[in-house]
Amino acid sequence: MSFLSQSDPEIFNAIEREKKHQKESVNLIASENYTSRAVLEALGSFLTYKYAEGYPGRRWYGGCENMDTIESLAIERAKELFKAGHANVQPHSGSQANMAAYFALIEYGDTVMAMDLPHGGHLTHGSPITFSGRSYKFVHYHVNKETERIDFSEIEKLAKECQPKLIVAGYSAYPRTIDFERFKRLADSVGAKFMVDMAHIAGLVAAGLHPSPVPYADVVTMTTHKTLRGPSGGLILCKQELAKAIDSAVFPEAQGKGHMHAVAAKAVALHEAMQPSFVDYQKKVLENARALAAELLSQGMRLVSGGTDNHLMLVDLTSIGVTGVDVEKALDNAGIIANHNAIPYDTRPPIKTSGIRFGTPSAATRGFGVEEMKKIGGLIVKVIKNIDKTSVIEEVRKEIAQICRRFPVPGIDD
Ligand code: DSN
Repeated sequence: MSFLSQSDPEIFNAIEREKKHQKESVNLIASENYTSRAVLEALGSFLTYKYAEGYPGRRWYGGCENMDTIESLAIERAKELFKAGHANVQPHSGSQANMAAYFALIEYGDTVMAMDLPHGGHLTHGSPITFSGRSYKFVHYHVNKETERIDFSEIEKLAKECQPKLIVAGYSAYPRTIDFERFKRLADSVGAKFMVDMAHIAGLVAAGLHPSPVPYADVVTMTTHKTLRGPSGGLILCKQELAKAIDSAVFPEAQGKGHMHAVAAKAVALHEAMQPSFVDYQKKVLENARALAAELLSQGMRLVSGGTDNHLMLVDLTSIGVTGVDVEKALDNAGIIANHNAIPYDTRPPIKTSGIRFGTPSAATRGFGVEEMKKIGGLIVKVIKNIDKTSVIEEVRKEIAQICRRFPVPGIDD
């Protein structure tokens, strides 16, 4: 960073402050993670210079020989890791991966079924404030009010009524295992295509610790930066027969220039995900999530659906009388980073929410184990119950900083 400190001290100083922030706090944002140094090296490389529109062997620019090597490796690794017929590694983000999937599978105005946002869905699954809700007719399904789990009877009923062209599964805030096979049967029964957005659980799927949607879905989208532990970006898998439709939906329909530094970093992350140590890491993510959930429950917190099967959990703050956003702020002051999140059937607006979401991918990468997660669970409850007491928040902040000192942050301390 010696060049940056000279040329742009304002940005340099903000980065340095963020470095300190990351070192002294525990990151429990379910959708974030730390990458390896190798991934960061590829991401920060001069490959960002290169225009390589098109695909390996079919480019719109000269000088793409090395880009072809890099992108082909990324594609082959993604196919091998997820046992998929075809992979597109160019989407800049999960939202653009979803956009391209819709472009390839349906027409503007078609009916699509997906989970409602407050029940765990994603903005690009039909929210009216995104292209998805403006371009297609989304009909939303929900979790069951009692069990807070996917309600197949409601989905079946809705599907028969609205005859969707596409059914979407895969969520941003759903703590339970998803039965992709059942979704596929349901989609077949109404003649709908089936798409899975596995952004959150891609790493668990890669490690064989969550059932894979690949055998069932026409198209599977994901981000590469969550449990998969790669650079910020998107990726699409599909059956070979949809390869052409997906590729032209990504470029030129949804986006232009591929980010070749990001494609190289994705290739590195996919290679890492093929190693046995990646399975150990994902087991640790799950173990830590179970330990954190158990501690929160034992200290009287209510978790949506009663617990977790994956890397994330949602605490329902309703009975405590505080909002998600207030808890998020208090935790932030205490060195615990999380995000406020709507809970199913939330009575508060999305800007406040009655829930707070926790996830363990970052903490597990940093080396936190079950003991630390239990300790952090207790500290979270302490903050929630003493939200206005600055002396308590300060005490927790010191304890968190002390724990954090024992665990280097990848990419910062190594
Ligand atoms: N909605 C983001 C999250 O889960 O944090 C992903 O886009």
